[in-house]
Amino acid sequence: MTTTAPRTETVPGGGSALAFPAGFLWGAATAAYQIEGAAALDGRTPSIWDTFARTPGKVRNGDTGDVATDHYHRWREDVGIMSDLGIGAYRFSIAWPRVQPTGRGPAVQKGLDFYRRLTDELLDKGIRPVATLYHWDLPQELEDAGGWPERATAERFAEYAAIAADALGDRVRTWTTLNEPWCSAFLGYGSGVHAPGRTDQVAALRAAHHLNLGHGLAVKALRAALPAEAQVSVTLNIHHVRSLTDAPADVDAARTIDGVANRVFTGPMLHGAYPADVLADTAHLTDWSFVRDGDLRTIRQPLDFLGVNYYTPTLVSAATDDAAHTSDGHRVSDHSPWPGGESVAFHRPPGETTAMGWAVDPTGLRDLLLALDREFPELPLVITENGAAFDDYVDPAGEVRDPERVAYLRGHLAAVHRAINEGVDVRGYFLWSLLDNFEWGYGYSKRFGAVHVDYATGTRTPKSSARWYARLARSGVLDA
Ligand code: IFM
Repeated sequence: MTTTAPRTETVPGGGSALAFPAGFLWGAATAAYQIEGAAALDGRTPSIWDTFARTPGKVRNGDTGDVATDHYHRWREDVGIMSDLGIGAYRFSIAWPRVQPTGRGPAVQKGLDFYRRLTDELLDKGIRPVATLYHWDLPQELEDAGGWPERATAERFAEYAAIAADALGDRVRTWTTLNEPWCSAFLGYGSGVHAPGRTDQVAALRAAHHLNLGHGLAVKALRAALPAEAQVSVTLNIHHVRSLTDAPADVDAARTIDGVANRVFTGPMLHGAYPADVLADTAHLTDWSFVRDGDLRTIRQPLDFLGVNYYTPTLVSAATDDAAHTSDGHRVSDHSPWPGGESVAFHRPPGETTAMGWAVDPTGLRDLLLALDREFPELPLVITENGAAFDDYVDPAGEVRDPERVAYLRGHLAAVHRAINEGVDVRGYFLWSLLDNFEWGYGYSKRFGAVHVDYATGTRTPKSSARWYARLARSGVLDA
């Protein structure tokens, strides 16, 4: 992915248009469990999300991914929609339990064939396929054997990576190992609001390390199987952490959360070490003896770019008794996704929010990109997810009008443009999400898509934001 410098142009009427660099990639993203459906078809076996969704009380309305948007059958229509929208790249994930159902042993050809057909169609329409190996659907058998807290899962992941690269490497040239390992480790094993739903802080830290190790092993497996020009990356939901005030205790709270949200991954992956403060903050929980000699060398692999997912900033302070009891400040509890963050309080950032209750704040994205560029000046960045949920509906005229989403996207893309103007090497942007889909613990109650899905009929209706994004993708110029 190469790009040239951005431009700002004055447009008739006095506004300004933000021209993105030539070659900037305009994409849309999805994930397997959220859209595919066909959960028990062609040899696919349950993942941890199938099990979790079937556990009463875990997912709103008892929703599951059994059918989802039925993309497994409607993939050709979905690629057609992307083509009509002028989307240049499609980021999808491969369902591990579809191609290697038990997480070990030989692959299932029918599963691989699905992704071969999908990627052929994408290439045929001139859309670049961007494959993520792991977007949270661990084969249940591997969880039964201990899951990510166990080292063996990282080894299995590398074997699966080799299978996927052998099968698809002739057509997919852009690969991502993990999507948001923070969620896998800390929501999956710490707070338990994601599959597999465990609430064990030590298990969460062990999972983080074995996800890091799995990433390193998988990068090696991908490089061994793919042609030299292939691009390999990881996607992190880097939290943009702000402290409520400049008071040293609040600043220290932000440091703590930045450590266990971000640096626990970027440290080993990009610097080759766990940050000393993260080890110290969690020393009352574990001595980290599960990190073996040589692991850090394995984890730190050269990457072609870093995938960044951003939705909203995180606002924290030191937890005082007052902060713990204010209406918006809540304190880390036992069932926490923040091991080591026991003395931190979380606050609702000011301003408008999306249907997720997440604050809309594009300045967080710009600040985040600048900070990443300062820390990793040689590493190109790609926004692999950004978007918003709103309560969309099809109106009597058959339209889905979502001006709030257009405003959200416009604001965040202006922030990306600004970061590029300030020298940050951002190569592309993937809208989350192409389609309305299964939003994990929220089931189908939250709609992130640029394309509305009627779950009863499967009917797709591009929202006004999809048409807006199509104009942007075609012109490369944002009307700011
Ligand atoms: O839907 C999720 C996606 O699977 C991972 N990143 C955040 C999105 C919105 O919550």
